[in-house]
Amino acid sequence: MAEISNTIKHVASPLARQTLQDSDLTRPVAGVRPIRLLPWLHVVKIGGRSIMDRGADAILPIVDELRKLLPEHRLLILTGPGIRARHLYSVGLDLGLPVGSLASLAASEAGQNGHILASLLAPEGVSYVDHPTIASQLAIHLSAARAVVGSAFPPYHHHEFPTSRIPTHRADTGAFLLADALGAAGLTIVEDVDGVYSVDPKGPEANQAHLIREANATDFVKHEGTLPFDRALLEVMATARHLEYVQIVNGLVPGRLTAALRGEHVGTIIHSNKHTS
Ligand code: GWN
Repeated sequence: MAEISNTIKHVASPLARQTLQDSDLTRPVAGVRPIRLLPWLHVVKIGGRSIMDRGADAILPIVDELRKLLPEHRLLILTGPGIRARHLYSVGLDLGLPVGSLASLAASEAGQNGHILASLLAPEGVSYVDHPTIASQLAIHLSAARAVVGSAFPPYHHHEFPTSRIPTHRADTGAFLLADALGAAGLTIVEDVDGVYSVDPKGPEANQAHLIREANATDFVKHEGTLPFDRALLEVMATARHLEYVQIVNGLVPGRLTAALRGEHVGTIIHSNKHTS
């Protein structure tokens, strides 16, 4: 009897008897390069404030462009939150809600924007799929349709890091985490500016702003001006396993998204610090 329970308890594993904190010890096992789950997938993140909040004028041309891209690419289209999340933040902060509550509230607006976009693409067989479906049934949905829409906001909820009163892991970060975890072919972030500028192109020093065509994620960590994406995106790009870069493009200019998905350099390319293992 004692022998049987010993066999059960002593599961053979090279990680059984050592700390998981020491990468020198875990590397022989954990150094294997992760596989790409969906290597043919392109992830497109559509900005909430930059595109969805503009209504029909901005949304309909993007929908038209996405529709035309479907024969060429299989897409996971992810939406961010916009002005309604700003309102939720201000009401929630005024009430003293914790950051995890604010994360869920903002996430729900990202989802609403996804539902709007999916409704417009429904004639093409595109549906909104929820987070659990993205987590475990994405492949079958993308076998049935050329694209699906989901929320870009990561479902951290009350696991959101309490390092700031506003959630730090927002839609750009969520889109990158998903695209990299899936081993997707690429991530394109659709905004309302041509890319990242040296200074805010909508701020008081707009006349001095020049477009940064290409840079490393680490270069932007030092960037003091406003950035058209979450700063936490830079942190997750530092540990990327698959994605070598993301491209930020202007979704208000017809054809930019199409060109980006064809591999053309039409916005700001941010290189990740891809891990070799
Ligand atoms: O509700 O639009 O998914 O895909 O972070 O959680 O706040 O939820 O708390 O599957 O699980 O509002 O209800 O909502 O956007 O996130 O979803 O329609 O538990 O399909 O129920 O991880 O969509 O929603 O907001 O994404 O980003 O029911 Mo919504 Mo979002 Mo739907 Mo989802 Mo959150 Mo679920 Mo979830 Mo909640």
